[in-house]
Amino acid sequence: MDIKDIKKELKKVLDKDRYEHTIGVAYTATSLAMRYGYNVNKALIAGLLHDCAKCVPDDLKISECQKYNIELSEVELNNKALIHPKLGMVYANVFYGVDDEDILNSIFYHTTGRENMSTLEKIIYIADFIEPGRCEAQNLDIIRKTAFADLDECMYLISRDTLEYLKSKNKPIDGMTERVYNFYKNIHD
Ligand code: DGI
Ligand code: FE
Ligand code: FE
Ligand code: FE
Repeated sequence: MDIKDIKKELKKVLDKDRYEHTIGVAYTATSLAMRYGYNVNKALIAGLLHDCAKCVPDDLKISECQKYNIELSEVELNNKALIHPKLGMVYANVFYGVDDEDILNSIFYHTTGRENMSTLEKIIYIADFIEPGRCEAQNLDIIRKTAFADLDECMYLISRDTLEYLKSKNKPIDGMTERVYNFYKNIHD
């Protein structure tokens, strides 16, 4: 699918706020791609599609995962916000015709991150957090500045704040979220 058709489809399947956020992530991701010498078109596609499964109703999300043989952990079943990256990766492939592994992985890991991420995976994870429409997180100024100076340092800051936020809200932590923090903390030290 070309960019125009992807946008047209997303406008149909996302609500207005999610579509706005998506455009914000897409253009933030392309800016980071320019900064770090990454393929701008791939960053654009990944940014556009990262939340493509976000607006699927929760019960349908679970049956869709069964349909596409996506295994869900206990934490994921209890925290439905963790499901859309996995389903989104499959939708990107099946409905939008994406077969680039790096793009698919950047969608799959955009919520938790993972250890040793690729440049595109970091770009999408970070763009999701810093796009201009975001305003709720603490430390956004310094995190936005760091995004354009050092991707690994920025991964450390975002994973640290995310973990802190989840703990303050008493939310169950996905094992991956914890591992990402430890990984980027060690790089940072
Ligand atoms: O889809 P977006 O809202 O754009 O952003 P996202 O895909 O990064 O999802 C963010 C949500 O995911 C946020 O509410 C925190 C939550 N989250 C991230 N890691 C974990 C988590 N929730 C739980 N319960 N456990 C985690 O480890
Ligand atoms: Fe998301
Ligand atoms: Fe995120
Ligand atoms: Fe997002």
